[in-house]
Amino acid sequence: MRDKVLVARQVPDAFIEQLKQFSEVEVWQSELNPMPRALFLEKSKDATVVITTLSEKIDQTFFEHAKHIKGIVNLAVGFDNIDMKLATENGVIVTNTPDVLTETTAELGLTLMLTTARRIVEAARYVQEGNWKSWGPYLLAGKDVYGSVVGIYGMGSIGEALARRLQGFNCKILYHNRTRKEDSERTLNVEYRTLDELLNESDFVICTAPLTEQTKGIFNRTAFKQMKNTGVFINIGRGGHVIEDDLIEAVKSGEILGAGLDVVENEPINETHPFLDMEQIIVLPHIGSSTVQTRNKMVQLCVDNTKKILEDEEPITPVNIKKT
Ligand code: 8YV
Repeated sequence: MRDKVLVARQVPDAFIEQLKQFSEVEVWQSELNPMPRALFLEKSKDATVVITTLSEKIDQTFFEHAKHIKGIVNLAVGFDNIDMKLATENGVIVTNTPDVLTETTAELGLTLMLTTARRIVEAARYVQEGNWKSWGPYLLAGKDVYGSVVGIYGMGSIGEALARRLQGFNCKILYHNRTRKEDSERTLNVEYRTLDELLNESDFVICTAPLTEQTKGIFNRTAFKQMKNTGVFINIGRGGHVIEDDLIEAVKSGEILGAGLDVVENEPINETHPFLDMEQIIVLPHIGSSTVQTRNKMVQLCVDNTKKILEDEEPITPVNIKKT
């Protein structure tokens, strides 16, 4: 009997056809809505591999259902939806999609910095709503990214790709990372700072880090208080790094100027979320890696990792178990 691959989100047919060449495939036919949890668990019972997104929580209950599972192939570089300890204890390989999305995600980070700093959403709305009746020298005046001090929290490949772009803006680039990156310091001219120093000195603080137990809620009241009153906070990592009430308070009380967020704690949010009442906070619907080219590369990598797992070979981008 052929192995079953459960694809928890609709992806283009061409990729499903590839999977069908070496497995039985079941696909959840909705691109925008996640598979209901109960159905996902039920369909996982006889699956050898599941292709997941951040919406699928891989926890104890999952492993109690998925008795035949060999691989969890995550369509994301981050894997905070997966209990890695349990996966490894159960001998289940986890793969992710690094590298292919690095440049696209860094580009979105820069876009969000510029959009927030130059008040682009507010300005476009101003025109759309028919308010552009006259002009003044300080109309919708923003803040320069050019020549500013940028603090990058998380100097992984996305942080590095962002630093390369910011050099073109003549920025002074600071970073904080759990380990010092001496290579990046040499090649990218970035300077290490403690988190406190980074918050104090930066005009823009941008979070690109993966979410871990240690980084949950790290951008809280104390952190925002340390930022400049003219400081802008950008998040392209995970919403869980931020205490959202503290961010709202910091913006309302003028402790920081504003924020641009591609990620929030509980995604998706609806129009009742307090962020959406605030001009100085821009929220995007988690589109960091969302270009057609990059999505195709991510899905192809998932197909290739699945094939390797089913063939008992080393996957291309394993996160935990490595064959020797
Ligand atoms: C994914 C992401 O598109 O890769 C990540 O970690 O956050 C995005 O690129 C999203 O998480 C869907 O799984």
